[in-house]
This record gives sequence, structure tokens and C-alpha cells, in this order.
Amino acid sequence: MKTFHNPHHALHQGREEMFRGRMVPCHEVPARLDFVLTELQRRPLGELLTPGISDAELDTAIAGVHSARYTAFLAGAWDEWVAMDPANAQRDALPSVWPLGNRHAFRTDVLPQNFTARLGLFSFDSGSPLMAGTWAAARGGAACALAAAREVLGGARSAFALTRPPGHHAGPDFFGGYCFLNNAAIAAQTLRDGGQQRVAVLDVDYHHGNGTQTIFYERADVLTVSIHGDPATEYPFFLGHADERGAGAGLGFNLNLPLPRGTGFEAWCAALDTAIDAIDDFNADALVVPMGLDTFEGDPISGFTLKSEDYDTVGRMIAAAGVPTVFVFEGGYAVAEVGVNAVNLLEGFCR
Ligand code: Q9C
Ligand code: ZN
Repeated sequence: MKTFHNPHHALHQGREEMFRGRMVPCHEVPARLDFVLTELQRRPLGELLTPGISDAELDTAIAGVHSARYTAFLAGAWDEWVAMDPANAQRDALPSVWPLGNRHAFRTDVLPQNFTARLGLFSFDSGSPLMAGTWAAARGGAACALAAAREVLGGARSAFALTRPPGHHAGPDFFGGYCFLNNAAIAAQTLRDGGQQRVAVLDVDYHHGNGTQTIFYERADVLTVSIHGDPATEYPFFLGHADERGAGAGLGFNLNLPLPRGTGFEAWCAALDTAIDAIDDFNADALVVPMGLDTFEGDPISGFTLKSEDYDTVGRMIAAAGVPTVFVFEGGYAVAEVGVNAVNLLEGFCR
């Protein structure tokens, strides 16, 4: 399996995030990716490459899943932040006010001139700091997703997009949950554009993939499946319930498998079996796996109890689905263990 890693990832390096009502050091740190890369050097699965995608190709791929006004905002956000106050050059930008667009209590069609207002319009939490290198790092990650999807379109059984910041919480026009561009959705749309008729997304991150679900919610050509902590108690709280099945043409093409905090490997595996059965029934031509390792027992912000050796089994079970697969790195905040856990899963897949 080839790995496409993001050489620009460390340009995104947040200082602090709002977490449970106070500012704490960011959980989503550059060392996460470094540990995975080091483990892939120790236990090689294939070539380690950087993407090699042109700016124009990348723009097209990003525009396939994100709105133009959102990407224009992200591209200019840092300069606007610094223009508000030159001292902001030494601070990360964090949202602080939101339009509650879902309740139709505020207008979201009129683009505010005020930067703080636009920062809120295009986000859903205050845990995702934005800084000078965020846009470049996020673009580098989208390029990894595009390159990995092309590798599978070229006939490879699998490929790995190793990037951060993660992507599965980012929607058509919003960031949050440490995510800015939805790398997994970009991979899925690239597979569709490359001629794969039915693409499935199997999200195994601890947190519901609200961004990916939203992007594909009304489509029947991309099946989205997510196994995650029950949003009744777990982030992102406002999406990810079992009764969200898709809408319009997409009705029946979204499957959420929420599990209670504290769930162990046996029950988690039963959910994975259910997920893989759905992907079988869908008759997927290609699969994208947003691969979060925050289901690990030692994860500092999550509540499942998977052990390092369990990830080998997870990889084998995904391989048994028999579908060409793009893996995309997502969460996993037990930093010292995330490399071993990620490579255990990928090695299990390759067995
Ligand atoms: N009170 C990913 O794993 N903060 N994002 C949780 C709980 C956000 C996780 C706050 C967690 C986002 C990609
Ligand atoms: Zn997560």
C-alpha cells in the first residue's frame, strides 16, 4: 500500500482550543502524524510519497465538495485576522459567535463584512484554531486524498492518505472538530469522478463524521456509514443519531451506528459487521475509510476501549469486504500510540 503524506502538515499547529468551556493545549498536534510516519518507516507497507498534484487540479477537487464562498473565506482568513489587529499575528483565530442557521433564527445567505461574523458563519465550534499555515496545510492534505484516490483508480487495492489537520467534521461550508477540508469526501468524490459508480465511506473515528454525512446526505451514489460515540453524550452532539438515514434521492444511503461511551471491542466489532454488511448490500465499487484511532482505550478525549492489537483485526475485517480502499487519517490523540495503532490497522488490511 502506498502512503501519500502531507509535507505541509506542520504549518498547522494550534496553540489552544476551547474544550469543555476552558482553554487547553490543542489535542490535534503535528507529532501525531510524525509518529505514524516513523512507524511506517519501521514496518513498511509500501512507498512513502508526497502527492505531486497541481494547484489547478487541487482547486477542482476541493470545489467538488466545498462551496466557493467557504474556500474563498479559508484562503483569505489569516490575512483578514491579522488586518483586524496586527497583534493577531501572534495569536490563533477562534470563532466566538454563530448564526444558529439550522433554526432559521438568523440570516446565513448574506455574507457579513465583519471577519468575526464570517469566522462564526463558516464554523460550528471554538475548538478548531485557524492560523497562518492552516490553509496551506489543509490543501496539502486534500492533495494527499486526491493522490490516494487516483492510486486506487489506477488499479491499486488500497492507498493511504496520511495527513493532518483531519477532515471528517468539515462540511460543504463549515469547519470544526479540528477539520477544515474534508479529505475523505474529496477522495470519495474523486473516485466517483474517476468512474466508480458506487462509493462507500466507512468512518471508524470515535466521533461522528458529521461533515461527510452532510456532504453526501441527499445522494444515492455515495453510501456514508459511521460507527461512533452516541451523540447524546459525545461530540459533535448535534448529528450522528441512528434515525438519520439520508434524504431525497439519498434516503437509505446514510447509516449511523452510535454506541455508548465505554463500548469495548466485542460490541464495536458487531457494529463493524453491520457496517460491512451494508457496504456489501450497496455493492460498492470503491471504499473510503476515514481512519480515526481515537477509539483506543488510552485516548484522552474519547470513550471506547479498543486495544492496540484490536486494530489488526479491524484491518482484516475491512479487507474481507473485498473492495478497493482509500484510507484517510483522521483522529487519535493518544499521541505516542497513534502510530502503532494506525499501522496495526493498515497491516491487518494488507495481510
Ligand atoms: N467536550 C476528530 O477526531 N472537542 N475531531 C471535543 C468535548 C472536539 C475531534 C470537546 C473533538 C474533535 C477529527
Ligand atoms: Zn475523532
